[in-house]
Amino acid sequence: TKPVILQMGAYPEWDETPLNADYDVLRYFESSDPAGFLAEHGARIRGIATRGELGASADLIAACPNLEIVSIYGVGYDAVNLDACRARGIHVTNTPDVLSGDVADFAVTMMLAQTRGIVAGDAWVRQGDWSAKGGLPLQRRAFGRRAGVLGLGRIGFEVAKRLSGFGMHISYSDVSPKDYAPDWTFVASPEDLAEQCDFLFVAAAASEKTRHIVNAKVLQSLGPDGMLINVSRASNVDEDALIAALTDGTLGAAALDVFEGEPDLDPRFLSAPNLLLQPHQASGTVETRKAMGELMRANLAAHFGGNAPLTPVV
Ligand code: 8YV
Repeated sequence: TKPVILQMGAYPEWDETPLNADYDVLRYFESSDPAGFLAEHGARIRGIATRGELGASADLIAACPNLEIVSIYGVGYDAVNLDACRARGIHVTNTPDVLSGDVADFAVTMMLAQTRGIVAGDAWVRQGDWSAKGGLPLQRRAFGRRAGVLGLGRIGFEVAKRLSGFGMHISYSDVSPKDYAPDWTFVASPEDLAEQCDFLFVAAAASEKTRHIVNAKVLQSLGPDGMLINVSRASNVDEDALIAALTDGTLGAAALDVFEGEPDLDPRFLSAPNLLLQPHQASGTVETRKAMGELMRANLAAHFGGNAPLTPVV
């Protein structure tokens, strides 16, 4: 008999097929009565296959008394209750490294698109403004300006590497200076980092400690000429403060791939000025999602094959 797995969200067909071949998969996300579903099946569940943004709550973990492993399709593990897993010796795995390049590409793409008016330029041409009014109003350059990276982990490192190709001056903030960043300036406080840069990239792993690390003061320090780019988690940014700062011009611009309560974002974002919105797609390429799916399944296979998981978080 195959191990029983609880599946928290949909995967592409290239993951669904092998997952269903190897496991008895319970599709939690299709249940109309999740509580009843767990009451009926919880005791059979030995693994959870989830996604970065969906995670596994303490209640869900409690409802699965024989759970052995939570395998995340994603690098972020903030949505999995790690304490509950630690307390019961449940493995938690994620998919680091395989997505860093795409997420960094996407962060830089959002920055370039926003500072050079790519989306506005497209609309300008389509709406006939080019012939009616002339060129798009002048935009701001990227190369040679100052970038700040908040969180110089795997993704932050890849972002900074790309930005150095644009001749940018790079500073970063993290819990401590990194020996793999000799040419980049360490700045301890996020507020000082924001003060010293034009483009602030948020790439920090989200936790209770980093909640609203980008607050009203950080946004004020970034200033009316500054831009915030977030490819991490929405909880790292105080969204109320961000909407206020964009609206009153305290902050120049922002580009966001992540939102509290996504996909149902705060409707005020839709009318906030100088804001680029993206549907949490920084890791969304065929190549990366295939690699994420393979690693997510490889962690399950290692565990159920009697081996240690490949990329453990807990
Ligand atoms: C999502 C992410 O996991 O890696 C993460 O933490 O947020 C993303 O890559 C992706 O949307 C798949 O669920």
